[in-house]
Amino acid sequence: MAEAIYPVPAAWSQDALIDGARYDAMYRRSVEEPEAFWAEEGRRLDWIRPFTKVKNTSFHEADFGIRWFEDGTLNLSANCLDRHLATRGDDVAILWEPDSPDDASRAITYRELHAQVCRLANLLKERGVKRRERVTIYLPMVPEAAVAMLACARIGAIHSIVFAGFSPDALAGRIEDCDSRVVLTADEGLRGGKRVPLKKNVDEALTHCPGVDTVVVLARTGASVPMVEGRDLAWAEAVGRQSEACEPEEMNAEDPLFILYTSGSTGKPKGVLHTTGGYAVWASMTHEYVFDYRPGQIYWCAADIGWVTGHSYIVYGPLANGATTVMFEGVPNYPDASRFWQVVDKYKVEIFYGAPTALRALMREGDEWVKKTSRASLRVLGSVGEPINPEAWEWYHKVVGEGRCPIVDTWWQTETGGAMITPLPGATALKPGSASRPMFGVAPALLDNDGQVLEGATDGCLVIADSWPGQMRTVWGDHERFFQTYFTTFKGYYFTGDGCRRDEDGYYWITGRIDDVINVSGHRMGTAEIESALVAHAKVAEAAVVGMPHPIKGQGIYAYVTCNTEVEPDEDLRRELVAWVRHEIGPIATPDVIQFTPGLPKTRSGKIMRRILRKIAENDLGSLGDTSTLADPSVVDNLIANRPAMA
Ligand code: 6R9
Repeated sequence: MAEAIYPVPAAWSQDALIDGARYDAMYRRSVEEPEAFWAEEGRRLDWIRPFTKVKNTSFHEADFGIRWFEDGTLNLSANCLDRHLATRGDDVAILWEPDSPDDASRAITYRELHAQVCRLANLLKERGVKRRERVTIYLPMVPEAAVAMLACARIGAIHSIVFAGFSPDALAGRIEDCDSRVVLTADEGLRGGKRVPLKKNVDEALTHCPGVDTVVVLARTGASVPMVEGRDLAWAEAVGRQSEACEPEEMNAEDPLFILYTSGSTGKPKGVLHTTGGYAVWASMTHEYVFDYRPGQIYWCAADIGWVTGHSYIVYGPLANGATTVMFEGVPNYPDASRFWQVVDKYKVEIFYGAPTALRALMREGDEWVKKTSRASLRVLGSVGEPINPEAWEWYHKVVGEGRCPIVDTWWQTETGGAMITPLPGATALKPGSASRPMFGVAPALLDNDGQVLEGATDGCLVIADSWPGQMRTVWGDHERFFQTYFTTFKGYYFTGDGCRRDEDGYYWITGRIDDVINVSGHRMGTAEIESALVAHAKVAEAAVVGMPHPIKGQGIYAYVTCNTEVEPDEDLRRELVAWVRHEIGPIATPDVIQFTPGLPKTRSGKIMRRILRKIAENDLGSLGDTSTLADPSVVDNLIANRPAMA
């Protein structure tokens, strides 16, 4: 089948913020004259002391460092709030849609948001929180999550959001790693009608974190939760008695803004650190250009605040641009599969940004759920988190967008801060499944395994040749790991961990991770993390985890498990291990398949041959490749013979 191409609709090329010619000119300038380009873009923020230096970066070991706008000072909460008060103080900043459509929604104006942020900032100060101190946020999708982020930014504290679906253990690990003394949470979360015991999880986590002396507890459901005297504060009461005035701290552009933990191919999740100035310029600029955002438009990013997409595209990008950002507490299929599109109609959403996994799940439910809604307000659709398969893309375009809305398939990572390879609605002809062209200032390159730069239409390892303002600056507490992880595989380049194809038109097609990271429903999981959870179980001797194709999640989790010799693996143990992993990490790490095996395929030097395990998980048994280096080739026959039926 010939590749489909959707040209920019005529109406779009006329009044887009950026049309094709403008994209070409701006892109060229951004890579040829980065100083001039970024000096201009940098002025989209309000600086307290304007920067005079723009870019000071190197990916090479000798002078390694990434600094943007380094002598400028600013406050990001002031950029997201105070500077809008005079012109749009009474405009809605956050439109909150609760889990159940029967509950009341909330509309919070910029002025109200400003007041709430100041109050919480004052409470944090009262509890002794200083600049650069880490505050852990473990909140559901409620406006207070955004308030918490902005309150930290206001006083120069560093926030670390832990996704509310993570287990007490995962939470404890993250609190300890960044040494946080303060946790902001809620009694319970509510998703798809189910309650999530957040405060209970915090209490369990804190048995491992004696350093935490303050827990602020928001009443979301009103459940009665035990409160520890002196440590736990009721949010409404503690915040309510604070003043609505709080001067924003003057921060340096390179002062840290937040830490967000993400999975890599080895070891514990790493704390990705973003700083203030460059990140804010990147989030604001990409939000405006990628979505062709105009003042007054209603914009909805349906991600969770616990992931980077929520940071950049629910909170910082849209609020820096003075947008109305919709925040949705629920899930796509509750109470039914119309929910997303009903919310679109309720608020007249013009820009909708979602994940392929949700689209695939909704597509399976049939078109009627979409068609019974109007969706006439929609102008632009976005996709993020994983490659979108052309079938889901076509459905999104034809059924959801009725052929009228450009789809921006945005490739980026926690590490990149914002969109890196993406179409622009008024500039880029679309190819379903391709993230298409680089964002301004992004210099992608494809390398072979030896680090040779590949030209033209080709497949390769995706790297970025030069720094961009939204780039992460370090791994919290481990600068060496930052350098090792991203800049040593290919010297002088940032290595993304993704494989990629470039076609004859210079379009980029991300093919997925080429390291030991799997992407489950758009969430990154390190296989090593799931393996270490499995081997922590008393009956498990060894485990190897790989990804497998999954029709809804994109990738599913396939675990090969070897039990201790005296153990007879059975259905009960399988169920026990699934529950164990859910408890150790969280429901997102639930294994889809567990295959018990007496042994794993290893080389004579003892290295597990994951390539073979991947092929078996994919049921691609005809191309196992070279198995001659295996210590015991019969292990593979055994694995194939005992492949579980449901896999
Ligand atoms: C923003 C985010 C990053 C990984 C990334 C890649 C995959 C994200 C994608 C995509 C193809 C897209 N990914 N967007 N692959 N097309 N549009 O998802 O960050 O959670 O750090 O995941 O997700 O593999 O390397 P993060």
